[in-house]
Amino acid sequence: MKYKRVAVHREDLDGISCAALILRKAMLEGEEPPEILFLSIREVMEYPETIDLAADLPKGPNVIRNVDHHDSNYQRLLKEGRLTEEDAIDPKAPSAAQVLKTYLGLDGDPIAEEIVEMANITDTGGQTEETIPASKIISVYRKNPDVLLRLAWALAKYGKRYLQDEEIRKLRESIKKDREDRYAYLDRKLSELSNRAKRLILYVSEVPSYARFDIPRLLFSKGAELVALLYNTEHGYRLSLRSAGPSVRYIAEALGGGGHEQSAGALIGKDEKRLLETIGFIAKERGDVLYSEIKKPSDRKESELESVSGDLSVRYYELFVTSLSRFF
Ligand SMILES: [Mn+2]
Repeated sequence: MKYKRVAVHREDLDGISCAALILRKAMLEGEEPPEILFLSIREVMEYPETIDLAADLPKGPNVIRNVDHHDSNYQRLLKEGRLTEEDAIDPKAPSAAQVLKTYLGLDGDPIAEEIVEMANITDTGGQTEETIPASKIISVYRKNPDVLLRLAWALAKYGKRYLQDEEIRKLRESIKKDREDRYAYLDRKLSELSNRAKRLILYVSEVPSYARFDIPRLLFSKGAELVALLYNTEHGYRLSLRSAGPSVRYIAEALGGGGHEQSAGALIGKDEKRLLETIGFIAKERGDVLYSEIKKPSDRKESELESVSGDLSVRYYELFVTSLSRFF
């Protein structure tokens, strides 16, 4: 192959699909595949040696040719006069893999088409049964180039049937098992909370987002009636209200938000005082609530449900910290 070193974005299926297309091309031509680097955006900008081709990444200073679909990268290269005939950057393409497929002359190859189809789905915000296992593996192993390369090879050989690769299938199973264990643990901890109160306000910023929004469902199955989640966003605290009984919409509306009768929310903003007022307001409207912060354990030993400071003098709620050390 004419490329000795290729870099792809390591963070998502589009990047790994680009690696797979490179390997596919080498496979079909019966050539040695190039070295493949799995890089972050910052890493490609700082990479000290020559990169023959970078895909789904910006054109770092040592990149010779660039295949991409990010408009920001395209605009910057235009402005800097660094776009050459060897680059292929199409801001309208749904994935970099799609641009790369044509670039490498792989149009019509059925496996290449399947790889691009999956990259297109995930890069436009979707997931299917076929893309989920690969996306999960990438999110867990994005800093492990051996695993990413193995996955790229499985895609290059089998397309959508990449789970035919035994090692990849085993990784997928172990991630599943691990997640099931974590959920079982979370479920037990939530039982302890729901035994104390039927109306709960939980600060869940530290809970991984994949599990965060399963919490209301898990609590409702244990008899909870109201679950309010609070978490941080770039715009400040956000409140997400869920009810298994009476409407919560009016509460969200009173706080400047809105939604449905049993599922509503509001943006609280960055002010801590407003956060306390919000907790107090929910308690006043709905009766006693349990406020708990679900946190990663700090330097303390693993603690069960523990009571902390009474210095928050809002008399409507109790404050607990639920330390979920084995969850994180
Ligand atoms: Mn992409």
